[in-house]
Amino acid sequence: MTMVPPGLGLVEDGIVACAAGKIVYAGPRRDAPQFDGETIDCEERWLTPGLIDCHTHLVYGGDRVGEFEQRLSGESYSRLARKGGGIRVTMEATREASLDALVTAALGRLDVMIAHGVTTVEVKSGYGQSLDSELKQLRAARRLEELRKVSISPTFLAAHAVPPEFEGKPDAFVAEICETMLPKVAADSLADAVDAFCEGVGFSSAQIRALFRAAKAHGLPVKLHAEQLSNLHGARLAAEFGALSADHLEYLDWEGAEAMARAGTVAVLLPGAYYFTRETQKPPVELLRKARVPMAVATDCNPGTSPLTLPLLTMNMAATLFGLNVTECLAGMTREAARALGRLGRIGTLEARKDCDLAIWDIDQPAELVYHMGLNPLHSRVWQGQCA
Ligand code: DI6
Ligand code: FE
Repeated sequence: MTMVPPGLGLVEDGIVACAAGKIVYAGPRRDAPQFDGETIDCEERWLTPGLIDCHTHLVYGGDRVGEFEQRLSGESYSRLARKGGGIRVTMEATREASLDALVTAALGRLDVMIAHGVTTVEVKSGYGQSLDSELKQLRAARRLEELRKVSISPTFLAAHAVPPEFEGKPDAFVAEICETMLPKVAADSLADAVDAFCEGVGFSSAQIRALFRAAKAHGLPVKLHAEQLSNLHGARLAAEFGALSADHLEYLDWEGAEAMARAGTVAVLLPGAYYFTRETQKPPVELLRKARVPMAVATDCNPGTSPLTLPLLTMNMAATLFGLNVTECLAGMTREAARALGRLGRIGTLEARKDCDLAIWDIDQPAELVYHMGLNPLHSRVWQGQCA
């Protein structure tokens, strides 16, 4: 079982020393060795690891404003999806968009995250659902990293929605993913992980099992959208494959939570989607605590269920809507988010040998990062040792 270190390890009067983009010391000033080189006085500000958004669908074409209005007048998300709306609408817009257009649209959203202290963003494909369009989305995600001082962790969301060419033939689509798309994504090193949507309006556990077997054969770790709208026991399936994370989890049961704890699979909670779809079933936070499943928090930024780009508001929602405490929220967008990306050895805490990714805040106490709804107390940001 993965140990979940308790608390935030707050240090008063601390220093962080950095060389060649890596932290060489982080801790109390009184214990620090002598360093020469440039010093920046943070003037009693609080300093945290750069924030990590570990679940986003940042790259997509178009928007879903019309669908939002339809839902406001009584339509449901699942009904729209069954009628060929929902994800399909974004799929068409994403297929039509050029790579440059996808990048430009995503930059608008990414810049908001960056302005609020984010230094690493996971970005899923899944709105192409054809070889060319999925590759285009993944390449757009990679391009973001070249254009901004930010780390991008791309995920191949292989099985998100059945595309029109495979209407009524989801098994054939999964076979196409395993035989054609996945080998190409793996060969070109375009993704850090493989994801899927386990749901009545998505894919069955049998289909996802086939996909996960193929992902493992290519040496890629997996994660899963599980138990968002119903309980298809996706979390248990994810755990069986040692998944990095199972995400959403509103309908998770005890067996699922226990399986996740045993496998070290992180629970990624997405309050933006819960809020925006007006879901009423909350993820079972008490059960996750009891089973000692690590919990991360993310925006799920996507056009259909969570058009959210603000990390601090996301933490506020995790606290207000789901009952997480301040420590869980802050750990959820730093240490546990890093764990959900398989990057805890590199980011997520302030420790020697990790990337020097920092957010420096104009606040008097850490709880303010969770308390405000829209205020941005970011003073400055450091990415891989560079002020950014
Ligand atoms: N669950 C979600 O919340 C997003 N994808 C998924 O599998 C929604 C995607 C969308 O509606 O565009
Ligand atoms: Fe999602």
